[in-house]
Amino acid sequence: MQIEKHKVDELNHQLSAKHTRQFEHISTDVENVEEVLKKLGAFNVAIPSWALGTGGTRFGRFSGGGEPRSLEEKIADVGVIHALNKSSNSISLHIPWDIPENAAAMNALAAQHGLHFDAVNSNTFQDQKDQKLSYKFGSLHHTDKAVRKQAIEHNIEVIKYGVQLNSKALSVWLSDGSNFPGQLNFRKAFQNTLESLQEIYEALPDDWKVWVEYKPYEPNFYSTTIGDWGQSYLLASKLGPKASTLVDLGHHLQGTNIEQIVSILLMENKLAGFHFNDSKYGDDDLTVGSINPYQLFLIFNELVEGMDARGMNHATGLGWMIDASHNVKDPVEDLLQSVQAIKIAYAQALIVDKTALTAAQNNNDVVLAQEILQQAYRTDVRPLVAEASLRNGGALDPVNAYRTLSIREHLISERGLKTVATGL
Ligand code: LRH
Ligand code: MN
Ligand code: MN
Repeated sequence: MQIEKHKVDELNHQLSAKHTRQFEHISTDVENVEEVLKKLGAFNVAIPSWALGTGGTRFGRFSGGGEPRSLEEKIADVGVIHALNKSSNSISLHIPWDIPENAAAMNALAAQHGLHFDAVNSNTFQDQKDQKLSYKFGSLHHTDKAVRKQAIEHNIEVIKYGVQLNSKALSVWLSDGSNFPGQLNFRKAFQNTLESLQEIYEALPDDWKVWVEYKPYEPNFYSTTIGDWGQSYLLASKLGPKASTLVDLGHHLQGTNIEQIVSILLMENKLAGFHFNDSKYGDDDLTVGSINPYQLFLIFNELVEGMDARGMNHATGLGWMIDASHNVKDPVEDLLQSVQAIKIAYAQALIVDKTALTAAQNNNDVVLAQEILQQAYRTDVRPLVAEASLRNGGALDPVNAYRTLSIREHLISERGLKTVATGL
């Protein structure tokens, strides 16, 4: 399924009078509007291949109609998202949930949709069919060297797939941990993890990175071997310059100041990038910006400030990716909403009066500092996001366009009503 550009243009035309009014209104207030638009236009967020089907919980899964049944169909779905928002030009694979058997064909298909492949993710948190040794008690941290070796080899195989897809990073998340006190020697588990990661690191091509993701709990409920940013940072530091820490927004205990973590990792050049999602309780994987959009804005405020301080390119300097799971929404709609939420937070961060904020901070003017941040946060920047999309040939209102063009209905007629996406 390919979206014809003229159909998007027609829809934009219908919304154009209202949009022009709103855009002109905000343009008079935002000083550097063209620069903001340029940055928004260059910004892209990768779509995970595992988020294109309906997720579920251990209590059940309610599949939606027209779900992608193959990697080809997942690429097509990301193509739909990108055609509408012009901000999702890459797809991230989780191997072996998606195995790119014919990489050349996948590259060609992705390119047809204006897409490329982002980081590849390894999976040693599940046992696969015909797998020799079990990951029941962990993978890279395992007490048994043979299990560690199997997990290392899997990661190296994932790198090989990634090389064929022109990916540039391996993303590693381990569920390794323990469920009960006494089960694990923490020090040995950490050292085993480090040694295993060192072997994987050795297999990285020169222009590759390895991103080490952390998570405090689940599926283990007493300890996780890479449980927080400190443990991830320690591993990344010991590994070397190609290794850095990946921040998944859902992987923090309640109340954690994520924006501060981001700021410090960025300062140390150890921030790999993000898995964006939102949550109320834990690793809920809800739509980005649906629960706590202010936190997302504060994170972007630190990112813009920190990346500018280091002279980094916002669009390419870090890995931007969604990691979500939708139990009741159409996954494509949910992903469109997530990308919009990210761009809104980014736009708000771009319009923060940085000079005034620095002065307020230096003067310890706490009230003024808050006023400055909230002035940006409370500005309705949606016309800026819409204008950036329009200029790139995307839709002014992607979710509305998706619905008006009856994309899901088309996908159902193509693929059937009872479809189950591969993956999670
Ligand atoms: C773990 C996680 C990790 C996995 C993905 C499926 O909770 O965030 O990134 O690879 O979910
Ligand atoms: Mn994640
Ligand atoms: Mn997660």
